[in-house]
Amino acid sequence: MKKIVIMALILLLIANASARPEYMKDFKNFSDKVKKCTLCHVQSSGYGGLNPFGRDYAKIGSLTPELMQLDSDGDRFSNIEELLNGTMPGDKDSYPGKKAPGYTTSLLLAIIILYLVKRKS
Ligand SMILES: [Ca+2]
Repeated sequence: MKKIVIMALILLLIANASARPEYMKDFKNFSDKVKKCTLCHVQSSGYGGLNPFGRDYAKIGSLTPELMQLDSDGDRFSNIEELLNGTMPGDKDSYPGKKAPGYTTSLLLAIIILYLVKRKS
């Protein structure tokens, strides 16, 4: 159990890793906040299914005006509005004006989980 928790904490801390460069070429002019695997994938590991923006991007094939005008995740902000504001166009819980949890939040969560595990054992 302890090993699983430690591995989960490590994965939590490295979740901000960048997406693969070959998939990021179209997004090179946008903020680093969106250059993550979760730009197109559901999971931060990059594996798993595509999110709504990832599916639209895969269907259209590149950053076209059509793709930019879509609101792939249905959060009322177009994909271009989200990309320009550093929010995720495939995540309805990420939109301009709402702060996304960052590294500090992940680190704090990891410390709390570690404290709870230590307290139990
Ligand atoms: Ca969004």
